[in-house]
Amino acid sequence: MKNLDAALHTRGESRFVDDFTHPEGLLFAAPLVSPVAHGRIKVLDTEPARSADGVRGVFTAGDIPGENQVGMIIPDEALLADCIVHYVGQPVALVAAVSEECAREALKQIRLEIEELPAVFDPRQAAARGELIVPSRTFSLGDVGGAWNKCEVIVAGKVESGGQEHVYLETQGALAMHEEEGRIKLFSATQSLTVVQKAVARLLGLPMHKVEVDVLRLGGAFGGKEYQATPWACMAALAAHLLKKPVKIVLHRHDDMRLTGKRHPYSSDFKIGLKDSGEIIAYEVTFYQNAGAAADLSPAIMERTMFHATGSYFIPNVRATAVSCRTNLPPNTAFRGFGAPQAMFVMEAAISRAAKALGLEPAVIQEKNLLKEGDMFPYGMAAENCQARSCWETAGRKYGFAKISQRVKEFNASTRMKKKGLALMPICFGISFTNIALNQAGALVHIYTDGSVSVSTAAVEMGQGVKTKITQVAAQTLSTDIKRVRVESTNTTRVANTSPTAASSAADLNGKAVELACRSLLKRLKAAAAEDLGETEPEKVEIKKEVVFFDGRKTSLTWEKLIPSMYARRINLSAQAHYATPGIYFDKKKEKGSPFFYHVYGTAITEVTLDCLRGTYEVDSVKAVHDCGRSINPLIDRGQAEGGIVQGLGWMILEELQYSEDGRLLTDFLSTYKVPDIYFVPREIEVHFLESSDNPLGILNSKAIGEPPFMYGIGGFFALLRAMEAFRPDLEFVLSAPLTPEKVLLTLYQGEETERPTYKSKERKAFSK
Ligand code: LUZ
Ligand code: MOS
Repeated sequence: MKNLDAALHTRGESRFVDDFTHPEGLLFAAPLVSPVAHGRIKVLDTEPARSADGVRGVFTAGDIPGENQVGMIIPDEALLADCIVHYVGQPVALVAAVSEECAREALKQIRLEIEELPAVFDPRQAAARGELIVPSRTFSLGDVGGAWNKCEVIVAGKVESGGQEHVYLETQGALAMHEEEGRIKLFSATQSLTVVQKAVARLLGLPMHKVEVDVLRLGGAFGGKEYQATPWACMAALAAHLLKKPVKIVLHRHDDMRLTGKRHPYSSDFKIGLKDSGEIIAYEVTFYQNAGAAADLSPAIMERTMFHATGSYFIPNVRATAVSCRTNLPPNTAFRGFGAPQAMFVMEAAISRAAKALGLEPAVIQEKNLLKEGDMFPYGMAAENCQARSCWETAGRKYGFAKISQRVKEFNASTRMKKKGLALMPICFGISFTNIALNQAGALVHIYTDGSVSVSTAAVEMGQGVKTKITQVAAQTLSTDIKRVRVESTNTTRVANTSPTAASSAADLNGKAVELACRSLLKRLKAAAAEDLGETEPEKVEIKKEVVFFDGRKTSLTWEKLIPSMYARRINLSAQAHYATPGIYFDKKKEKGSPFFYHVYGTAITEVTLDCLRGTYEVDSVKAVHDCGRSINPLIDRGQAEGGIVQGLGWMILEELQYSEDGRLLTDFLSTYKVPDIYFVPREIEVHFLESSDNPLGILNSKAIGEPPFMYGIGGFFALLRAMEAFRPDLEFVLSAPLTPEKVLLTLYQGEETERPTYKSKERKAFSK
């Protein structure tokens, strides 16, 4: 079954915030932002802008009727800067005008003078100055201090990973409608309706029931709209509230890239101790997270980093510390993987270094230490239904790792200027929000008198196919045709207190809520059917494909007859349900618990070919064996896996954010910030779903799919590193992502005393394909 939105998208009929029909009197808003990374506002004169063409309102912090606050975990982020600006791009004022052009023109009329203050952009520097978002945290297992002298080799190092721009196709935006009694209705491109609802209510000093948020779908989000859709919704709501007019704000790509936060860059120190056999005895790691200028989701992301410090491995002695550092960059935020990729990258880097020191293949160390059933994670949870080894072994067998490895060795021995690299990347990702309270969802299901079904949940469709999966869950549970079911927009008045659509959990949590609601309807349907059939035992009723069976016998009663008959008998045809993940808990004092409902596992084999003359490369293939339980929708899950792989590769080897010395993003266009395109995509991507896997805990035995495959991309970095090592075995490369072609080239020829090699004509021909 295809994604239900595919046809609409293809025909251009699916609607996004910027496509909604303009209401009468619509105004357009645009923000004035700080041009400096840190400073004190000396002059903010909006007067000239007020009289500019088409302008209907200019607002600053002082105009906010409620609290000037958009921070959720920590209230440390003003919607509009008050006195101090903390990063380039921080909103300072807001203009609303009759057209977007007028609004933007008017921005130029605002006088803003800022006295600059010293700024810091490096997380380690920030930490040294005590600029922390929250106190640092440490997870530990065993006795690291005592374990070092049991090790036969100890390697330490530093690892850097860069940020990443989300590049959702639909930029941030919101449309706010002013309604009667000062109520606000918002169409927001958000993953987190309740976060927007709460923030707008607090900003305007309204009770939450006066703020309605509706989301039809998003054009991608990837975490970028978990918290960071909020400011734009707040701005639209503020102007709508004060002007009593509908107001829209939709960011241009350029502004979206400049003003919004990204994946957190990390700078980390590791120390790893092993036996000569490759068995890891101890691992110590400190993560410096570059949080940017406000907390946003950083504390939660830092927490997920710690949970994934040891990746897919069991290590008996671990100490993982994470430090969330306040810098003068836009607040960094959720991005697919949520801090786990950063941790898993450091783990793989440590293994890679250890392999070199021991003269072993990294795969030998990886395999030796791979998680087994019952192994303890540093946070006190044991690996259950652990598929780490089955995925690893299946991938090795199915794709013939030994053979590929041999072929790569032969290739490298036979060519001088082209080198291949190969890497295995096992993944292990914990499913559940680490904030336990968020692991709940609601559903509201109506059956109309014609037998059609309307389903509302807290899940936001953002291209990931949750709407399709929810439709399948409802149709399967009620045993109706798929076409009977329609999943509605997500709306705070139909399903309240929504958790963000995030953490790969939306299909699980909301699917379960839908299943519960449908089951309670089914119970009523069966009772009514028994009555219609003149029987007394409703437990003998079954509904199969819209036909009622009694005691295993087909009857003449069908869905189409049953529903109106229930209505006529005044039986409730609506059901609401709530689902909360059972059994999960975490004790933050002890830093131990059982925070994840289950884990997702997998292994990918990545092969790259590097052109050592130019530093350019191709990812030849990524071949994965992925554990997704019993997929509800293999087509969607495959799409998620393929997309995740490409996005993960982009983070590791292609996408590079560059800032000026004064904290201005230089790569603020898609011409300077390179994202994966079809030519970058591996020539071959194979994703095989592990057959033996089952997951009674997931919806319809499936496993979450959204984030885990992203981390296969880490294999791309190490495949490339292997290719570089094949060319320059004398060098110890800096473990710093992204490995862009530019960086690869400069690295390959560092310390080179001889001339760059010259080439025989035959070899040259090979390059000019
Ligand atoms: N969002 C969140 C997430 O609020 N908590 C999480 O644990 C999480 N994990 C992954 C992605 N988003
Ligand atoms: Mo997310 S990174 O699941 O919003």
